[in-house]
Amino acid sequence: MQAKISTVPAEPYPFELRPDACALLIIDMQRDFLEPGGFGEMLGNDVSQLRRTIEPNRRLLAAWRAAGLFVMHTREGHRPDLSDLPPAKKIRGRGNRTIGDPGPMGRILVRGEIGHDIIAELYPAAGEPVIDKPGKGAFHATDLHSILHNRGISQLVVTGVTTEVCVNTTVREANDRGYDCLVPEDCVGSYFPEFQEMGLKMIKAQGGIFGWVTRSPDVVAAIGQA
Ligand code: C5J
Repeated sequence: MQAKISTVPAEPYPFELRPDACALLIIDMQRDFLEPGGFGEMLGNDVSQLRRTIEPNRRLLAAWRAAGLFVMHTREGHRPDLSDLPPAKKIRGRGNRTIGDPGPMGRILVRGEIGHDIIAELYPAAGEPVIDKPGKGAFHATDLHSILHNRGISQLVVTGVTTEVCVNTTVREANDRGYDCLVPEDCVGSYFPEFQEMGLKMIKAQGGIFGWVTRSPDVVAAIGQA
C-alpha cells in the first residue's frame, strides 16, 4: 500500500512529502568538523555554530527511524594511501597541516581515523548505509545515486554540515539528478552565520531553484512522530 502524502510547511511553497519515496540524508556529521579539539576547530572555526544542529538532527533521526523510513549517512574523507585525493585538494589553503597529515584526532580526513568518524549522537544504526565520499558533493565518485534509485527514492531530506559546502553541493547534485530536496534549516550548520543565511537562501530562491527549506519539527509532524 502506498504511504500517505504529507504536506510540510516550507519555503518557497509547501513540500509534498512521500515517506515511501523519501530518504533522510545526513551529511558529514563527523568528529573532525564538530567536536572541540578536532580539525575544524584547529583551523580556527567556531564549532558551536555546527554543534547547535546536533540535537535537532538527533530528534529528526529518532523520528525517522521510529517511522521505519530510509536513512543514509555520509562522511567526507580519503583512502589511507590518498590515491583518491586530488593534488589540488591536498594543497588548497596552503595550511601547515592538510588532508592526510597528522591532526588532533588522527590523520586529517582519512578513512578509519577517529576524527573521520560520525559523532556518537548520530551514529549510524546497523543497516543504514554510510557513503564515504572523496568530494564535497555526496554523488561525486560514490554509489549514492544507484542505492537511492534501487530503492525507488525520489525525494531527500538533507541535513548536516556545512550548509554552504557539502550540503549545498549535494543538494545541487541531487537536483540535477531529478531529486526533490527538502532542507530543515535547524539541522544544517555553517561555521559562518552569513554563509548559513545565504546558503539557505540560494536553495529556495527563484521558486525553489535547488529545493525547499523548512524546520525539522514540521518534518517530524509530517511523518506522524510529533
Ligand atoms: C563539508 C567542508 N562537509 N566544509 N566539508 O562541508 O570542507
